Formats: sequence, C-alpha cells, structure tokens
Amino acid sequence: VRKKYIEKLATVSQYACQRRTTTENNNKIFTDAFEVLVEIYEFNEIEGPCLAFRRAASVLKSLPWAVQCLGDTHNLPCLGEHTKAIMEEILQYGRSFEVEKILSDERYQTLKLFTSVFGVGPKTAEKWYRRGLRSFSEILADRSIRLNRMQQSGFQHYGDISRAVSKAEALALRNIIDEAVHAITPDAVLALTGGFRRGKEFGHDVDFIVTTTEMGKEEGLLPRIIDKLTKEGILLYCDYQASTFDISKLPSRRFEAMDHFAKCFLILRLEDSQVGGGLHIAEGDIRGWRAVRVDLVSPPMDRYAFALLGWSGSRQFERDLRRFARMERHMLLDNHALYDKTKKEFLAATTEKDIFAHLGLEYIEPWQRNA
Ligand code: DCP
Ligand code: MG
Repeated sequence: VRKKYIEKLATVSQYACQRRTTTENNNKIFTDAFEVLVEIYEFNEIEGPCLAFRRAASVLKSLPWAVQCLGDTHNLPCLGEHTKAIMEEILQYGRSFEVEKILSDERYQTLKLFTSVFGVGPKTAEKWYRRGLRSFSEILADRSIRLNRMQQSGFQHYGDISRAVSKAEALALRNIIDEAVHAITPDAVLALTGGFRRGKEFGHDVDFIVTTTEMGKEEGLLPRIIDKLTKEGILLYCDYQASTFDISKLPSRRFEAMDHFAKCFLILRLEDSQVGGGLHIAEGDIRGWRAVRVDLVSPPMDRYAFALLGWSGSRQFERDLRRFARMERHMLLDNHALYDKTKKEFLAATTEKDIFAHLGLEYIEPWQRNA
C-alpha cells in the first residue's frame, strides 16, 4: 500500500476538504509532536508556525500508511523545513528534543494546566502565570482573583469534565436531549455533531444541533429545553447566548469567531443507570453519576445544512473548507451561509451534499473529516 501510495503522492491535496481522514492515525508519533508545537506557538501568539504545524499534522493524519523515512514525504504538501527537521529527529531517535524541551518547560506546563479548566483561555492563563501562580490551589487561595461563573464551574467539576466522554455517554445524552425536545415540540430535529458524528470513541464534550422543521419555531426552543433540564435536576451549569443571526450578512472571514445562532454551553449530570455499559469514570468512584460538558446550537431550519457542516468539524477540516472556498472558488463559507462573490449571490443548501456540490468538491463523509 505504502509503495503504491508514494507513487501517487502528487495527488495529495493541500486542502483537508480534498482528503479523506479517518480516526485511524498511522503517524501519531509525528502528529503528537506537531500538536505540542501548535500549542506553544498558540500560547506565544505566533500565528505562522502554528498554522504550518496544524496543516502538517493534518496531512500526515490523512495517510493510510506510516512515514518510515523522509523520502516518503517527498511530494507531500504543507511540510516545511522546520516540520521535516522535527520528523527527522523522530525518525532517527524516536523522539524530538525540541518537543521534549517544551514539554518540560514550566511555563508550557502551567499554561497547559490552567487552560484545561473550562472557561480559562490562553490570555487568562498567561495573566495568572505572570502573577507567579503555578497550581490550582494557588489560584483558589489568591483573594485578588475573581473567577467568573464559568471558571467557578470549571474548577468545581474539574475532575469530571477533564475526563474524556465516551461514545456510550454521548448516546445516553442524545436520548436525554431527544426526550426533552420532543416533549416540547413534535417536529423537533436533533443531530449529534462534533467528534462523535465523525466516529470518535471519546470526546471532550458532546455537541448537538436542535431545531424545528417549522421556520421560526426554533426561537425560544433552547430556553424551554434549559427549563426542562433544570426541572429534571440535571442542569449543573448553563451559559445561554441568544441568536444574533442576521440573514443579510456576508459569511465571516474569521474562523475563530463564534457563529451567531442561539446556543448554550452546559454541564449536565449523567447517571450511571442512563448509560449502556456504565459511566466512563475512575475505578472506585462510587457516586453513580458524572458531570459532562454539552453544547447545543439552534439554527433556523433553512441554515441546518451549514450549521451541521460547521459543527461536525474537525476544526482543521472547517478551516480548509473555508480557505478552499475563498482561494479556489471565490466564495465565502461559514456556519450560516455560502456566498458566491462572482455572482454576488447566496447559494442555498438543504443538505451537506448540496454545499460540497456548490463548492465543486467530492462529498466527504463525516467519518472521513478527522483532518
Ligand atoms: N465549532 C465552530 N465554532 C466554534 C467552536 C466549534 O464552528 N467556535 C465547530 C468546529 C468543531 C465542532 O464545532 O469541530 C465541535 O467543536 P469541539 O470543540 O467540540 O470539537 P470536536 O467535537 O471536534 O472535538 P472534541 O472531541 O474535543 O469535542
Ligand atoms: Mg465536541
């Protein structure tokens, strides 16, 4: 397979949306190293190399074989000098000294620890680090720090929400949300998105789209779901953001900007009895429940396909879809819409396939989007 593939290397696209990437990663030794570099460049706010290592990791993830020598990468896109130097170290010594130096660095370790708390981004983490704080207990003991509500919940449920969510837990949550939305309206539409839609066995949260087939009826849906979950006693945290969606606006060029649909970031209480095969918790944990992070987003039905495509990820797949649309098709794509700049018109879509077709792309299944 490897030989045949290498002969055809010229066919590997620089865009993740033109590659098929399953959850099986044959080049984890390299991509794990690249991901550490992505993190440190992110902490240091150096965009160029950050993007370069993201793209390099994504290309290697798409290969159905393991790279065995630098010659194997000869015709692959997105692999620069620095990337190849790291790969060479790994091929030669089984590890990268540059990466190991970062991993043992106090600032990296501290920022990594702090940003692992729900509600703590790189800016806040850096601020705490500069104050000389190095541990959670030091943060919690510092009386000059005022944690916001999200961070308070982040610390309160840290053990649970820093632990991976299993597929069985995600499916149990789908049942709970499904029951809640259908009790509110019979024409409810619910879709599991994010990593679990891509076939991942574990995730850091569970993402859903909830809406109604009748346009406009989705307004007020999330508050009613939240109300229902509160009455059931399973809502541990809720941050609700009302819709700011404006149909006349052109798709955004900033990927990292949140979309404008109504959404909520939740922490839910999941009971052991609700999960087929039981909760994914530590051995010896006898509480019988765990906390799980859940995101709900609620687009109007005519935007369903765009929202589904946008929330199914991976993040790199989404970035490259937008970049491909802009660079290769002179179109603007985001979670709300697709706009053709040449024709100066919006292109409607009812399914993800419609969007791929508008972009002149072969359809890529969700489980092939693990770029
Ligand atoms: N997303 C987005 N805009 C944001 C955040 C997310 O468009 N501001 C999209 C892209 C992501 C998807 O939603 O792929 C889900 O986000 P997650 O962070 O939950 O990522 P995954 O579900 O892919 O991974 P994990 O298993 O870590 O949850
Ligand atoms: Mg997710």
